[in-house]
Amino acid sequence: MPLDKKNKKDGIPPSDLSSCEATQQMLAKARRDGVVIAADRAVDMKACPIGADSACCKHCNMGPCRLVSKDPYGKVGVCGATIDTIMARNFSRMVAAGSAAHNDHGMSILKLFKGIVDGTIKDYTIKDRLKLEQVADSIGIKVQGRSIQEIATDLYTELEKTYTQTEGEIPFAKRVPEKTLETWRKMGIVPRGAMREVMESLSRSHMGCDQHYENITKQSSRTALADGWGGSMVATELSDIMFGTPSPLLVDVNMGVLKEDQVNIIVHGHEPNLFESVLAAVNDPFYINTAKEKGAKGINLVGMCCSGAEMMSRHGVPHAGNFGSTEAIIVTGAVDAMVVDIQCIKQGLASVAECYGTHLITTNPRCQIEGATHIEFHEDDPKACTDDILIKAITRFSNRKMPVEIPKITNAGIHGFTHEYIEYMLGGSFRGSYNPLNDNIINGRIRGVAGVVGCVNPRVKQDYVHIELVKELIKNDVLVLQTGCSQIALAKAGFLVPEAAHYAGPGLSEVCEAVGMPPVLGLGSCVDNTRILIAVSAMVKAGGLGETIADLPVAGAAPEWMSEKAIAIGQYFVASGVFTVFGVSFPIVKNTKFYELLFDGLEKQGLGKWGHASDPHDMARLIINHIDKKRKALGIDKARDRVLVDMAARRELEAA
Ligand code: XCC
Repeated sequence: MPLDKKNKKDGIPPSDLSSCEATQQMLAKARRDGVVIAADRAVDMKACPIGADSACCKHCNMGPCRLVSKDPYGKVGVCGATIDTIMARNFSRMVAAGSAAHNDHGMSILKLFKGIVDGTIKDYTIKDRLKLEQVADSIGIKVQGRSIQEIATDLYTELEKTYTQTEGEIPFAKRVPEKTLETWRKMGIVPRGAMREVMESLSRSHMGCDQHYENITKQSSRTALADGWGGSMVATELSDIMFGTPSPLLVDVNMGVLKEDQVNIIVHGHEPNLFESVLAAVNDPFYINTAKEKGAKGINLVGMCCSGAEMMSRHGVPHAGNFGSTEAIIVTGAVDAMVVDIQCIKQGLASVAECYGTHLITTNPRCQIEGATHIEFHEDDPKACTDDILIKAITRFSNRKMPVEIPKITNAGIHGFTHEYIEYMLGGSFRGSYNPLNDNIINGRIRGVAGVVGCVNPRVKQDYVHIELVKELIKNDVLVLQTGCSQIALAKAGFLVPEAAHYAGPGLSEVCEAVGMPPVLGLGSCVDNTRILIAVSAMVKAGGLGETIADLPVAGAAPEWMSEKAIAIGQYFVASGVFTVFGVSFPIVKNTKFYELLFDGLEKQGLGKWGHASDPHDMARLIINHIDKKRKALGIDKARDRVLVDMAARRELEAA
């Protein structure tokens, strides 16, 4: 796909499109090679302004109906649907799609767990027995005096209800702080089972069904909660049980993890099952020897996106970059095979891979791509797939014809934090607890906690909004928890190391130095956002910061979001009580009732609320103001007076 001349001549400088220097280098090379990747396509493809405002309804054939954002109540759809109904329905379908994606992922993890339990799957085992017992115990399964097999069987049976149950409450509702759960019960938004909630969201948003934006939004909350406290949480917890709960380790991130003299295999996607098996395969002496016979020094396995983040956290597998770099990395010419499973796999990869002779291999029946090679992966016979992948990658290495150009950039950082590790790190193994964190919030050293997560989006400069936002937050003593592509952005910017404490305000840096932790803690993939839910629940339970998640001085942000999964995540954080700020643009028309509900009304109902800002400094301001508002409501605002830093004090500190 060659660039048109105009774009080639006048193309926006790569440094304006990405903060990631490796991606910039590859974008420049792609242009020289006449290859187009998403960053350039986004420049060429203007976003549809009506869709961007969610002012269009295409749920039936009387339309599609377009309303006018500047005069939102001037028109209704052919059926009479108002702007609020249309936006609430569109929003609910985004939540349903996002929740479906995470629940689908969680179900496949559950299926693997079942296979281990019933003995039909032999290539995987239960690695973390302690976590198995903890998770079982957390939902009321008896663990004392019982065998692993018995506990695991009960856990499988119970967790299956997360998806299939049609009445009642999903199992992990038992982990929700009491008062938060009470609010949900009053509002009727405790999820029954994910399949039911996703189905009902689609049914209600069908033409001529639910036409009250408030009622539609309640169902959106329920469907989103079935993701966060449902499918995603099952995915994280069972993955920990099967593959090991992460603990902090030093890992290299960025394109420099590719090795010119080795067979490079990238696994990119979301479910760790495939990646775990590829990891086993690349350590098979037979393939290592075969690669050496073909002139390679070895086989180099690296990850990208979310499954990459999980493998990095659990096993220290190097990570080559986030969603914004998946096409760009193929431009190195060094990728012998890119193996993908599900979600966030750009179709554009196929043509880029073709240009550089890289094998693009799809492995999952739910995600095939025209032009890619499909080798289906089955957990009960993983080698049938992984053997084929290795043979293809090694053969491509021995036939490399094109020059290889690998950006020589790697960034070492500490990854693999979890809710469990935070507890241990702060309290020690005998008195592990969240009390020290709460105490430091109460005494003002830590102003609050923010989860900065989610995608990168070629509509904005890659990584830039994440980095600037996080810098501003830690400077103001806000401890940052990260997952997904956002974590990789900050890792590349060098913030996931204890030394980054010097970017933090005096209170936060004091805590970081005392504990030896970075001011930015990486918790893994997007389903691992549930680790943040558990962490905030633990903060409520530790006491001193209110009774519900909504009382805590915490906030969330997805500064460069793009996927429907991000909207589902945003809504489950909001419904859990967290103020959540999204960047880029938000699919909503201002000065409408639906806007008021999402950005204000939900908070009045006892939940969290949405915020939006595209500028990272505005975003930081919104978050810090919210944290301060919550501190004030808790009566702990005074404690911070002595650690407040103005610009003069900051300059003094910097000079020192
Ligand atoms: Fe996808 Fe999960 Fe978004 Fe990254 S952050 S672009 S969803 S890979 Ni999860």
